[in-house]
Amino acid sequence: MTPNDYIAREDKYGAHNYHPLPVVLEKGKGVKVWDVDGKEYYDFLSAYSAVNQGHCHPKIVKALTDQAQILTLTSRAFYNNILGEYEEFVTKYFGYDKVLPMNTGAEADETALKLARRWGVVKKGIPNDQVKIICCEGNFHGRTITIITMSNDPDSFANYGPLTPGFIRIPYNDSSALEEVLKEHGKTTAAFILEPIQGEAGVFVPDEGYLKKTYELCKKNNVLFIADEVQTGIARTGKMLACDHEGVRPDILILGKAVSGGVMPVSCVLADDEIMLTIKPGEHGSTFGGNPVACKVAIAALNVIKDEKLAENAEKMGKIFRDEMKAIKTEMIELVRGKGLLNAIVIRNKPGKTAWDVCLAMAEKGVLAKPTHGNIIRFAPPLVITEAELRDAISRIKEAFKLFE
Ligand code: IF1
Repeated sequence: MTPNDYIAREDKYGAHNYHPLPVVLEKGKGVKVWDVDGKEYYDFLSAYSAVNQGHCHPKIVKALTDQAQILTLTSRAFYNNILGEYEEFVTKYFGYDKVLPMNTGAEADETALKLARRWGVVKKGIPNDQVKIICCEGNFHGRTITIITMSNDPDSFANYGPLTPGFIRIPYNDSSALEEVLKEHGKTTAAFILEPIQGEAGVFVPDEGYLKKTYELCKKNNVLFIADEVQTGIARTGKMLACDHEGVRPDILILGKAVSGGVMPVSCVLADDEIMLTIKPGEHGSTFGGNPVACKVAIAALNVIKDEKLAENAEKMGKIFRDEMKAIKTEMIELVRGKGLLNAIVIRNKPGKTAWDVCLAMAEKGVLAKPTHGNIIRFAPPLVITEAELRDAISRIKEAFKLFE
């Protein structure tokens, strides 16, 4: 089969809900992937920051294959010998009383919303039909009906029928907007949910102090601060959590993606007892959430983050990357932004010189990245990247930009 045959087959039998770059991958190792013709690429997407530990990390794959031969799934109808080990590990790792394990990021976000609403009703005393959650313009929290209710991107929410009531959307990176809305709705608001850096919005980094200020406003109004760190968490931005940059400890922490190193869907919600114990047996769950394979994989994946000092590496490599990108002399780059190894370049789109064209040219030179919102390219390699690999990739990116001069 040729690459075009693979693409045509997906096109014929799969739903058309994606527009992939025309490369067909068959293998991955560390920071690199290979296509069906054997061409080698640096992966600068990392499956949207899920593969922070690098493709097919041997310790994570071993955890997967070892546990897969012993016990894969019990459901939560019975206890098993692994779930408690993971629960103790992950709560101590992030410093919370309790964890609620789920599978995808969207499920963890849904869980956090349910938890916040429940806390609002039973602890804060908000009438059940009046509970509000405040979210931000430009957010991306997943694809369920309730989650797309929060979105202001028509691609996400338009023509999916009636949405979920109870949300108030305010501008991102504007703490006075939160202050204003809390003045009016503070008493009936259960939570404020945000991404500490907005991923889908094009790696939009808020002003320094924004997280701290909004956290304090939440405390003042007895409102829960929920951080969606599905994309920014697990060392991606140069700290274990993006909230760590400002010393903010979310009341509810949402994690996904790199919790498993991209090996399988593993997500979770962390909170303290006063919040977590408001959900009682039978009131929330998931068949696969917290399955033994996921638990073993997550323990291995989180150990790799600390053992290989990936937060520190992301911080160091990120600085080099942004400095080098800012030094490229081309009219095409409007700006470079990001934190750690979550970065983006905003392209001045011109006919034949769009972000999509740049991504095709970079692929030709052996670097894979994906445009978002038409003119933004996200650069997020696995955090295991070495300086030599990074510099090699950077020179390929520069070569790609030269093709447009
Ligand atoms: C897609 C973007 C990234 C997320 C945050 C929850 C979820 C995500 C902060 C849901 C998912 C994804 C999903 C992917 C594209 C993608 C994405 F471009 F949309 F913004 F990563 F940058 N919270 N992000 O970023 O997690 O249910 O997917 O496991 O194609 O939808 P999920």
